[in-house]
Amino acid sequence: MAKLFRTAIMGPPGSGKGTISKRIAQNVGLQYLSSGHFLREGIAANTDAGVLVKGYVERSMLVPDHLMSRLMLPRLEQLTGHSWLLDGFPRTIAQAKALNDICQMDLVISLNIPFETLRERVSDRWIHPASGRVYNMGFNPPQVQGRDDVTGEPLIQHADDRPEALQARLRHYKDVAKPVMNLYKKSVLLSNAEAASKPLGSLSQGILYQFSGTDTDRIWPYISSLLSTKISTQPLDTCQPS
Ligand code: G5P
Repeated sequence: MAKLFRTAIMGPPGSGKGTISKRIAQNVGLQYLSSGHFLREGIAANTDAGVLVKGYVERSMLVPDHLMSRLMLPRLEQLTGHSWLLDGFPRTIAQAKALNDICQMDLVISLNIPFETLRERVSDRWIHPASGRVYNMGFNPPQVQGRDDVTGEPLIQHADDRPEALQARLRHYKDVAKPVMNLYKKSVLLSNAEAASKPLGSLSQGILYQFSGTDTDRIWPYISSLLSTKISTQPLDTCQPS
């Protein structure tokens, strides 16, 4: 029977969660689930859940835990038997505990990016609101300035990406992320080599890996190598990213 691999990526707004998740999904083939994407999808389709969460997402405030769990957990329950990567969930200790109740995580990646870098990235960020596609004028610019590559529609900037708003969002992120990180790192953080020698699934805690730096392209090889070490030589039971 193929092994399952359950992982999540955490980090403040603009830390590169989405960019790195897409690389992981492409390279490792894990099913990729982004909480931000599901929220924006519900809002665009005007679903009941979308209406409830719209005000929070538009103001970059955390959506209440019970709504997030209702959005994410059924999707994960449908993926029993598949390996996956969560981007942006869990964000709070209540979400992490709800997730623990339905499955055991194998690995949690946390991105630790300096504030000045986040500020520069976010102020250069342009978004295609309908799809959530994200561009950065220096790092991954659109083919035509101000236009989405796929639809050609105009790109926008979020008001909440201005520096004062970003600073408040980061403070809030740190407050809520700390207990989540403590839950996953609990006791001693194992080195890559120590952790790699233990069978997957035997570590209910000590599964947090933190990566620091200013460039996604420099962090990525470390994450890629960690994943290769952690994912056993057995083929994963995966499905393609949707
Ligand atoms: P999201 O969608 O999870 P955020 O705010 O956490 O959104 P965000 O801002 O989308 O995260 P990210 O995914 O961490 O950032 O980073 P990214 O998009 O990959 O990169 C940011 C920018 O930097 C991009 O322009 C990228 O091209 C560029 N970039 C990346 N790497 C580099 C680099 O090395 N150099 C340079 N120059 N640029 C780079 O959540 C949205 C909202 O949904 C709600 C909240 O309201 C949230 O605000 N929400 C939840 N609420 C409660 N609980 C949850 N679990 C929730 N999940 C979502």
